[in-house]
Amino acid sequence: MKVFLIPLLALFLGACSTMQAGSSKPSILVDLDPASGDRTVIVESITADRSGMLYLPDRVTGNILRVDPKSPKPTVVGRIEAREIKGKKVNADPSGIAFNPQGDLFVAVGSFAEVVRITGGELNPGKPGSAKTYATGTPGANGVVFDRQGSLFVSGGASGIVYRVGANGGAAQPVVQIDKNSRTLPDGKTQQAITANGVEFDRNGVLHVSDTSRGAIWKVAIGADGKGRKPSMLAQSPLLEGADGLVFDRHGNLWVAANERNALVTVAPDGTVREVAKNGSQGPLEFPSAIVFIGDTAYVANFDTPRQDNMDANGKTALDAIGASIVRITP
Ligand SMILES: [Ca+2]
Ligand SMILES: [Ca+2]
Repeated sequence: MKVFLIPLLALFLGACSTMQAGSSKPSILVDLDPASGDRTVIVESITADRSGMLYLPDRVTGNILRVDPKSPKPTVVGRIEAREIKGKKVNADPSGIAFNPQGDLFVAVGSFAEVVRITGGELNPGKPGSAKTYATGTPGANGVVFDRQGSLFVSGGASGIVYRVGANGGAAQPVVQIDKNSRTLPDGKTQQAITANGVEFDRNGVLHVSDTSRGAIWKVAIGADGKGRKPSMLAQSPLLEGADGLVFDRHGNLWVAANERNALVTVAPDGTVREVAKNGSQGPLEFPSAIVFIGDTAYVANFDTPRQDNMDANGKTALDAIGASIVRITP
């Protein structure tokens, strides 16, 4: 009897894990690049406004794209112009994106060491709003998130610094630093040194920071003085290889885009990491880098960087699947 029990148990557990994955099966909402995998559009982050529209900054053009999930066709509603810095043209290469409670849109621009703003009224398909400087002194600016008091928190990438910007913008102040770290990725050549990437607050106001270099998530309590306390590691796992954008769902589960693995994972409050979805180079996940929820539906930005599990079988390109796109996961 015992002989049969083990395979039966394995079958049962296997069925359970299949059901779990099946209950949150990702599919493509929209292909954002008319040239498909040619990277004429590159999106790293995604957010939503109060009326349930999605917004993504395009790193190639600096355009802010708006997508209605019910009629998913990208429309340009704003743009971040390239600048001349020290005699050289510098593209915005925008990354993190967030709305404040007033409905103005904020985008992290690491190459300008700034966060820029487009007011809600200027987000207009007829006359796309032009982004203006909101905060300065944020080199490597990557993730952005507002706290309940209206302060903006900005991650600084490889510096490990997280900055805070007061409710009126201006010069950013460092509030905490995740220790620096660098590691050679399994491809044997990429140095991964970003220790402060995605940033998000839980319902208790504790800041969570994804550490791509360590494949880890940190928690940082913010004091009444606005300063961060000593970071504590919530989780570190091979499942968090490429930990990038992160977000809490309505039930308080932390979702993390594991870009290098073409995967989405959750991290429970006790630090348990679980796989939600994962695929190879054929998609629908293609180097997923950010997640936003509208209700219980998750929307994911596909960055499609040619690396690790997103590489085609030739080991050179990432032309499999459709490239820059939004993935939808309905509960
Ligand atoms: Ca990021
Ligand atoms: Ca691809």
